[in-house]
Amino acid sequence: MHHPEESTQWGRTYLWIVFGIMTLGSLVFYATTQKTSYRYRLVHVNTFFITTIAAISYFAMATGVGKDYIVSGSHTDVSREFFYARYIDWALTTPLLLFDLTLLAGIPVAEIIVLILADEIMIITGLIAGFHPNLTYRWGFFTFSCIAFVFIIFSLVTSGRQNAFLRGPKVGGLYNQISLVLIIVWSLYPVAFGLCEGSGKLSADQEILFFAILDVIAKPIWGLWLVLSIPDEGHVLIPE
Ligand code: RET
Repeated sequence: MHHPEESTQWGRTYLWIVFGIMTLGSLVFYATTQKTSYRYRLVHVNTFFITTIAAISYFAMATGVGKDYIVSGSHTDVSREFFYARYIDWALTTPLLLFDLTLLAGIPVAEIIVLILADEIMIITGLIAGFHPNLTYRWGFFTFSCIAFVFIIFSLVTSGRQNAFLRGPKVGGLYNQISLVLIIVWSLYPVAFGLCEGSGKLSADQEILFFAILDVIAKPIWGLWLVLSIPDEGHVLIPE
């Protein structure tokens, strides 16, 4: 007999709160698109879509869809709540977050495409890890995901940084700060996965709270910081 590890009213409350924050973020980013010259709007529009997709994902989770119950490995007596809705959100929004950064840095399109493909590998292998019933293979998929993640970080600190500084010291300085925060915050997602889907150390409510905090920092807070501090040299029309 499986006893479920699932969220309570607390978890649901956190989900609703983040839905509200993401919706508010979308309204703010919509306003910034209207205040920005048409030719320079892409970063703002892109960030608007990031919080809008997250709001939809949180609305789905708060209303009880986009989840499954997974039995795996040594915890065969427990079926754990798994919100795969997050991964649909991330498959769309993590490339858009990277796109924000590459627009600032002025990275060539060919490199943006490679970065986005690596990002999709990271999210899809992470999703398979979350569903995998065999604990050893689950960590195998986790490892594939981490390899893609390390490649992304490597690209951001090498080519990304070089391109950003080519656009000028102001863009380079902002890129340095904002990419550092992205790397730190994103690195906590595999940690959360390890403590939840990986080892079951955190409860379903704690998992929701952990991801809630990370998502709010990674999307609206990070996005607002970026759109408010782009210097004129950082504006882009379309990357070559
Ligand atoms: C997974 C699974 C296992 C290994 C790794 C992962 C990385 C996930 C990341 C997610 C970022 C999400 C963001 C959401 C924004 O709100 C898939 C957890 C490396 C980096 C930024």
